[in-house]
Amino acid sequence: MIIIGGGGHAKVLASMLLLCRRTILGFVDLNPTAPPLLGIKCLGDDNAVSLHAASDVQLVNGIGSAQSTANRKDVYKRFTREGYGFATVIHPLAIVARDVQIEDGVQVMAGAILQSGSKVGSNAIINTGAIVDHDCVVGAHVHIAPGAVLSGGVRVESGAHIGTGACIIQGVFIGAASVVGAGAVVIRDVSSGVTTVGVPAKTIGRTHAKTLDKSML
Ligand code: JB3
Repeated sequence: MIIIGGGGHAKVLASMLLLCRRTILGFVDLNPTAPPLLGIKCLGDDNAVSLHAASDVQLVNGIGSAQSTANRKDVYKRFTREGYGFATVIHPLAIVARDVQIEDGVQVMAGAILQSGSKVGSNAIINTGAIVDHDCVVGAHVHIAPGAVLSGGVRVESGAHIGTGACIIQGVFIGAASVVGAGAVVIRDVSSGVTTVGVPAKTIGRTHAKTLDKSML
């Protein structure tokens, strides 16, 4: 496996992969001389991936997202176009109901719970301790940040970011590329490309141009 990125998210993934005794060749970063990550060496920048045939390695997307999921999605798309595959990584201490459908490159971190009937799209992150309850649909490239809770039947469209500790009540729809602020309590549908914050959550406007990924809309 090769991890893309060498920051905080990559470190959590590296720790999980080491726990699962996976063989990690190294990581690649914008800084080609980055120091080792939990003893794993930096192989260089993204060009170093091409030294390995797509059939010989699996990639792990170590690019996280604090607000915008755009860079993470771009990395996934770029390498997928080149024929590389992204591993689905599920922490052994995550709870995933047997019928949950999980696409390629999804990452489920420690303590996360995914309940029956839910679906998670490619390259999404269900971060530490997050809960995705029954029959939710989580789109591609979505980040459900640590401790966020989706109650039953919530739909989150592609590229949305659900902030740390946010709660979404049953049956709510969150539009593509939207940002739900940390700790928000969402009780109504949220349109695409907007930022919603507070308790109860209110939309405060379009997501900032720097973080909005228009290709998701
Ligand atoms: O919320 C939690 C628990 N974690 C956050 C995570 C989901 O997102 C974390 O707190 C951060 O907010 C964020 O983690 P991330 O993406 O690891 O951020 P940071 O620690 O800033 O590291 C990003 C790393 O990715 C840096 O080392 C960059 O140089 C590298 N990077 C950015 N773009 C890239 C690219 N590396 C490669 N190989 N290719 C790229 O295109």
